Amino acid sequence: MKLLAGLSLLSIVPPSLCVPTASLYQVNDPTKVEQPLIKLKPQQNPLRELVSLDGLWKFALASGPNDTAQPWTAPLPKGLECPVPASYNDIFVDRKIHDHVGWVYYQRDVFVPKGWSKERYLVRAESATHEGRIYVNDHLLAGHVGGYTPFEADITDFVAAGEKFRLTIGVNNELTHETIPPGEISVGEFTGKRTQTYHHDFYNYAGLARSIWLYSLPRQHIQDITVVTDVDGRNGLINYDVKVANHTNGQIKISVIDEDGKTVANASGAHGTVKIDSVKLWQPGAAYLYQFQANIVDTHGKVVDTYSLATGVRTVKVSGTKFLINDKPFYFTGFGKHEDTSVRGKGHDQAYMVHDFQLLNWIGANSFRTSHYPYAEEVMDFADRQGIVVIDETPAVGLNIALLGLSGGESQTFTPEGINNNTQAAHKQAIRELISRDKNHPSVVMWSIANEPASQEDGAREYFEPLAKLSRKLDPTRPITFANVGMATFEKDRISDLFDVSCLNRYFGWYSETGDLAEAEVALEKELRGWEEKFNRPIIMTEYGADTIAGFHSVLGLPWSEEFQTQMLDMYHRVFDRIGSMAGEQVWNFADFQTTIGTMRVDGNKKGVFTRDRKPKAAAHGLRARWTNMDTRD
Ligand code: GCB
Repeated sequence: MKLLAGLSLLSIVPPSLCVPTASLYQVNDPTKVEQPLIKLKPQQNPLRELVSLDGLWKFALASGPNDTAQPWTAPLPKGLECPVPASYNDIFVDRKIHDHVGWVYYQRDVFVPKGWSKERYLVRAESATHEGRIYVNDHLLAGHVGGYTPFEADITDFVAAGEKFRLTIGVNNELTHETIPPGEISVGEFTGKRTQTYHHDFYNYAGLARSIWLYSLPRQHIQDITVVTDVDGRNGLINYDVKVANHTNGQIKISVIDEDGKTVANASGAHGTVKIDSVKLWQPGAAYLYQFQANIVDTHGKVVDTYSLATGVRTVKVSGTKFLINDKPFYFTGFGKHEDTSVRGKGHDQAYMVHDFQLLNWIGANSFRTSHYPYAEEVMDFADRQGIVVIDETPAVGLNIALLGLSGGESQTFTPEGINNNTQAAHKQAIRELISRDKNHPSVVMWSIANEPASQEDGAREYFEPLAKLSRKLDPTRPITFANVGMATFEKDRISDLFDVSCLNRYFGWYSETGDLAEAEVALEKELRGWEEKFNRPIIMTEYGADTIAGFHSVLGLPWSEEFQTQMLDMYHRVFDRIGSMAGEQVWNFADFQTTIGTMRVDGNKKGVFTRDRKPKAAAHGLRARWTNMDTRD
């Protein structure tokens, strides 16, 4: 069983519960996963019902890694209640909860609707950061490692329709050198207090930050759909594959319905191609979505299951130095973002989501990167509907010891005690889950399989080559990339040839040449020209920016001032406009966000173009002037 290191399962789970758990984990061996890795997002339709379990749940911390209280076998104590979805860290005014390392438990009573006696029913957690377990009454029914992708438990055989049950979800926030993202737990010399440390620059928010659902499925049901779209002259093609469970008789019927509700194509069979005459393409800034409707029809002609998938017809390709969407060059404008707001932490929030997209539109951004983990599925659906282009990233951030300044130049990241084969296996699983969940989104045009790994070090190539291969095997249709770190210059990086686009994170003028924009301008141009000459392919600057305190001004344009942020972005843009293979610019970051507080960070990272509560800094107006006047389609 794959468990986070430092945690003995036997110490917290009664022996009777130990045996079945091994098969419940989504292990790192795909041959052991019989069902699709991630099932289709639950939806409500005439044959499927959906009950939201969001709201206030009872909440308790496990008392420690050796906790034997088994809180899920009994009601949690009265007292704390925690909102779902939300990270728990900033909800309570309690440092112990904020800093907790280990398991926490969420619990509530749930009724299975009376009418579901002929159905199967499941509990789905959209995420549990970083490890989750679902218990129904006293039974542990599912476990999952990986904090930003969904998992579920089929509870049909444990609770009858019409009955009440106690639902407990355990969540563990521990990170080790073998998890994605990695981290370490240190123990205070004098207090014995456990502290989680990690190499990524955002707070390790934990808990149930996305929705929890109870939903029903017909016994014969559609488990998964894969669509890949293409264009043939004026027509659109949807190549599809439908996977069904318990399918005994009847057939699969497909209809494609346009935005006016008109059926524009039909097909039958579990895989094939449907043709849409005079297709309306999904375009950046002009989304058009068809409903790809799959039905299981029994021998009497009765529809026994149906699922409707929003599908945009578009193509993506890299050609020379151009990134092509629908065969036209596309220039990315936008940001690296975070799921981060005050109080909620990483809790998904519809109001912030819609407002963020409004701000993207206002500023003229056509894209973002899901730095540094997969975002809530609702965000991906919304990007599809809004015509925003997404670079979709795994949670593989912090695979770089040198960034901590501790390596003294030695290759120390890819070692048996550091990022090793088990980390690589966890990373492979993170790639599988990302692609399995997000493969059908027209907004997703590229996979980013890591952020700023030590790609200049010994061992990087051995570590990344199989991951690049796996990504291409899982999705041969989208380009792949990773965000390259400044120290892995075009001369030193050892893995970039395995990928399609050079995504570069650079901080000339901030972490180097600090405050000296003239010097930084030369250094930046030199570096970009190096990448251009070496690879002759698209370059996207996926991070550039400066920490800026909103309201801090400097007539001299000194670092941390709003003036400096503006001048620095202007300098980068001057350089970009001189480099022919630039295919995009994504500023770091959309908004200020929380990090571990340390000597480098005062209440978080301040590189936002918007404050944490989404007020524009001066630089926002400069970006708006540039991006709203830019032709990003040629
Ligand atoms: C980076 C990281 C990002 C940090 C950023 C910074 O290179 O990719 O996660 O937040 O730098 O502001 O230091």
